[in-house]
Amino acid sequence: MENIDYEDNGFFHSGHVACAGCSEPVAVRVILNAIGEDAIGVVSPSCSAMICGGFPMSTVKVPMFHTTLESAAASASGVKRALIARKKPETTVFCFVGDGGTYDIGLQALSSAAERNEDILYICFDNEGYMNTGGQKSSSTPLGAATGSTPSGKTTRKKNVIEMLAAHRIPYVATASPSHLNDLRAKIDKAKRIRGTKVIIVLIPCLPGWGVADDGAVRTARKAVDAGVFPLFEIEDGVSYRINAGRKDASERIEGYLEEQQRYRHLDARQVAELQAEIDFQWDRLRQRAAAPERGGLTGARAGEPPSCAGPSAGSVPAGAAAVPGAARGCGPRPG
Ligand SMILES: Cc1ncc(C[n+]2csc(CCOP(=O)(O)OP(=O)(O)O)c2C)c(N)n1
Ligand code: SF4
Ligand SMILES: [Mg+2]
Repeated sequence: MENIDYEDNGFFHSGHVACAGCSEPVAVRVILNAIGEDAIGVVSPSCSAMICGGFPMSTVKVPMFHTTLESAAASASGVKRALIARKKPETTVFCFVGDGGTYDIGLQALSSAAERNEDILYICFDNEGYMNTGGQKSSSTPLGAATGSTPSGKTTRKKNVIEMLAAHRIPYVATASPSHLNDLRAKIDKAKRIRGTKVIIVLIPCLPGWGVADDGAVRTARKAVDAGVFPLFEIEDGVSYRINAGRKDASERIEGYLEEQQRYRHLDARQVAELQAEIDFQWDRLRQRAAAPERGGLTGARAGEPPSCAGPSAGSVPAGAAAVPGAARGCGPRPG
């Protein structure tokens, strides 16, 4: 693991109940440290909810609102708008949600919040399955991976939620990994400075769910990045791509990544080659997009400042929020 040169602010206490060796708690610690004290979190049923602590226990120093699996983004939207109404627009509202709560069950709420460009920081801990409930397949589970509900391997690809979010043209979408903590922290710092909907998807290798050794979580996450399976990148305004870390050269193969996990052990050579071809395709596509950034459709569109809109859009501005610059333009609530 890389050294991280920061002073811990103590927003994450001891006593969490994650599996020993899970990398999610260290990601949570870095994220909370970067978000700071003036924050309210919304957490859906997931490993994150257990890590943050079930009421009345808490490992997190900031207030956490435990919501339903479907509604993290909607709940966060409400919390943010309430803060705006109470003249506290600068408070960061963030979500901790699993991939089941993001790619499947909460996707409607997330899409709606993104369409309204709500000023929330949405963090998805993507362990590629419903792990808190024993390891069932989600639509984030990759092709070929065995889960409790796909014992012979999943027959369809991982849903590309990142591209779906980019298609909403929200100001910031990024991927992150517990193997690259400085990158994770930098992305939280950056997202905090941006008004509007920010989504960061953090890969979390699940020890029991993926069949990873107790000391293998961070190593597996790093191999996912290095093999191009889970490259680290950012998309600003849905069009501007930047790769932060990924496959170092074209000879980098996925076998080393697959070997860390039991969920792929049933694959034969032909299936591994198919996975490699899919990774090659996705990696080349990403590099092309990063090399030739598209231009935003509206003049002046840039990260952190959603384009000014033609006029107010009825229904998108909550009562009392008109005093907030930007809200009256129908671009979603923004602090003054
Ligand atoms: C609508 C609904 N269906 C099912 C559940 C039961 N449930 C609680 S946590 C969970 C798993 C969530 O998976 P994910 O969001 O990926 O988080 P993880 O546990 O993997 O961290 C499920 C299915 C629920 N709470 N609500
Ligand atoms: S079930 Fe998986 S993701 Fe959840 S705490 Fe355990 S190792 Fe971490
Ligand atoms: Mg999950």
